Amino acid sequence: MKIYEESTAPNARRVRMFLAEKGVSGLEYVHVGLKSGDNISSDFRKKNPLAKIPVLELDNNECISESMAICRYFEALNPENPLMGVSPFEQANIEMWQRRCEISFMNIVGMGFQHSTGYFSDRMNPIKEWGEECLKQAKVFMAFLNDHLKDHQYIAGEAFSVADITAFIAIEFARVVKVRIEDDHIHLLRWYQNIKSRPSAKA
Ligand SMILES: N[C@@H](CCC(=O)N[C@@H](CS)C(=O)NCC(=O)O)C(=O)O
Repeated sequence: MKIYEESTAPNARRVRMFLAEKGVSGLEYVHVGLKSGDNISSDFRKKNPLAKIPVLELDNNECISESMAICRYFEALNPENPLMGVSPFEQANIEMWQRRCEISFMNIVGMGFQHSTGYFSDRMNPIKEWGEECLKQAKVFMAFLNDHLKDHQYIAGEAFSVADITAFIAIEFARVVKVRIEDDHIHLLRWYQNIKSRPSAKA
């Protein structure tokens, strides 16, 4: 199996961290340069018509894109050490938090990055004010997470899950655009240091 990705890209990092947590190894990583536009080539679009990484290519050449779809594939292959829940409630609760962190935080940070820096101005029309607004919204979500973590060890309750991976990678990525955890967000800081100390955070 191959994973097409760029190691610093946040969605690629989510999958790497997930695989490290699951103890999955032996995959071949193929570098796809985003800034140079490898992902928007017609060859790459055959693997993912939306031209985004990461993409998992199975040995039979089937391709799976969308980070959470890739994670779910490996969760199904290796159900031990579950990161997406086991009981119906756990699965739904983790899904709820994963989506909250992805839609209202990680994607917002991503838009903040793209629109405020113009990193992909060769393929999109960056709108600086929108980028700045997204970064403001990201800070609001961080305050919300801080409140939530006052009473919870992890994002989706008392066990580490894929929701923690999404939130952690979003916070790491936000640093690129100088959005950092506020000093008085003590619950978020405690959680962040805890996740950062996991070996998978370096994957
Ligand atoms: N929803 C997708 C998002 C994938 C995505 O946006 N990937 C970024 C890198 S983190 C990308 O390929 N960007 C290149 C581009 O927009 O040209 C997922 O979860 O995998």
